[in-house]
Amino acid sequence: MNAYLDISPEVKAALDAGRPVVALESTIISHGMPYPRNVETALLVEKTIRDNGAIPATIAVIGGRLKAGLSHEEIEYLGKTGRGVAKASRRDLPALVARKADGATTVATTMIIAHMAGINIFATGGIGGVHRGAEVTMDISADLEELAQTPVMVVCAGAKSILDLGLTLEYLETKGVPVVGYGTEELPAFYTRESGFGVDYRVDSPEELAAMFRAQRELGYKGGMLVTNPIPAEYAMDKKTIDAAIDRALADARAQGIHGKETTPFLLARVVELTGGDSLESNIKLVLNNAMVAAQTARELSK
Ligand code: PSU
Ligand code: MN
Repeated sequence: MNAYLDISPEVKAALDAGRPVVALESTIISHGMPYPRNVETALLVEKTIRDNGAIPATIAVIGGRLKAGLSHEEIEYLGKTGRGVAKASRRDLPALVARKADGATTVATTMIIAHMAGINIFATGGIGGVHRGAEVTMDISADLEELAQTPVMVVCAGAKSILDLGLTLEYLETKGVPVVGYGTEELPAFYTRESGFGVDYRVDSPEELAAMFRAQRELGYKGGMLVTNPIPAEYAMDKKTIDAAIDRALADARAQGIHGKETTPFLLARVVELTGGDSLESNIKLVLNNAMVAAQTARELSK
């Protein structure tokens, strides 16, 4: 086991016994939602995973230790500190470990730590991707490179159209990452069920997801798989409303010169402000829905 990794006793016992475990990220807690809904949601996501027969392992860096499985106090701390906690993507782990610092893990670093711990499935809301205008800024999330090189299945609700969804799919295709639609042929756009872009494969059950992931492992591929699970129709947002908020948020980011790792958290927070919190409610529901599918798939994978 990696010398910097701490697996909680409950998660360790489940992994040793071959029982299903689902990893969860922590940037969504600190940078993705406002306090206290972030903490409430993180705990509810853990409960949903338990209710569906798996053990949750929320991942973060605390005091330079890579943690798989957090206490409620640690989740409360990350949520309350919010953007005061470092957002930790792949390039940040060496510094945080050396300095014994805290970090909230993005999709990329959650995949890294999950894989170190022996967890092969991870549920979240949305992934990072190719930003709009990336042909000039070169702003492409490290999440995509991680999907290309780390063997973890990531269950999300697609990507927000703060990103260029077409370019994000092109990038994943180049990197050989299968993009699967859960019960859909279309890539979901996080707040809405449709994006106008197709997925590579439609899958309709946790059994089929598990079979595809197993085949990927048996083929000796090093990368992961992206499962996109549309937000339940009753919680989806009106496309015009959310598109207007995203356009406005993008314009504000440009006007304020936001760049680098600040871009995604800025856009997420601005969209919540502009929609008067409606987008936050949708965000919470879709994360719970992803936790359910991930837990069911983890059970299949552990058979
Ligand atoms: N998209 C969301 N919610 C989030 C994130 C993205 O809808 O919380 C977070 C995730 O942690 C993701 C990270 O891994 O932002 C991507 O940041 P960047 O674009 O800087 O790689
Ligand atoms: Mn970026």
